[in-house]
Amino acid sequence: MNLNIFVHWFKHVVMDYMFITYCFCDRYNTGLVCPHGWMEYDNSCYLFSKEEEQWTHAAILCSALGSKLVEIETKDENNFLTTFIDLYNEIYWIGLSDVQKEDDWMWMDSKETLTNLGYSNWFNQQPDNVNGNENCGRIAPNTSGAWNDFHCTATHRYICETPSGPYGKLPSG
Ligand SMILES: [Ca+2]
Ligand SMILES: [Ca+2]
Repeated sequence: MNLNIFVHWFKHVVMDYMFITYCFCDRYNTGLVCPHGWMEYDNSCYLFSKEEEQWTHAAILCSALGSKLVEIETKDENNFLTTFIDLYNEIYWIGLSDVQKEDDWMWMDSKETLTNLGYSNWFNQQPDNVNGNENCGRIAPNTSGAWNDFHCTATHRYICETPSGPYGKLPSG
């Protein structure tokens, strides 16, 4: 093998190796951690709905996908979601409600109260329970991801959340 042929062969070996490594990493990052169409962040997968539903229907639909209406435990998680809420420029339901007991706000799937968690991000003057009839939480775009209580029968887009894993088991979003 003369030198030119060797260099040519060696380049191919390196390029094949890089291609295989790239494909593997890409697949690992996007294919296996979250199902197609779901976004991965800090051990959770998120689905931003395209359709609008009442809060209760949104919770049922997330549940049917093996997930829950999103529960926001940290400022970092809220910031991550806010980026997309602002980008899509739509209002989204979140899994927060005080329907069980007035002004006792909790994440309804886990039953974790805001008081216990110690994190909340209400908009100024919220929750204000207008007409005594605002028991569900939502986030509007361009409000720094601030939460508002609103009447649960309004129809909005919604965000589902499920733990991420090495193998996606959910149907495509
Ligand atoms: Ca969460
Ligand atoms: Ca309100």
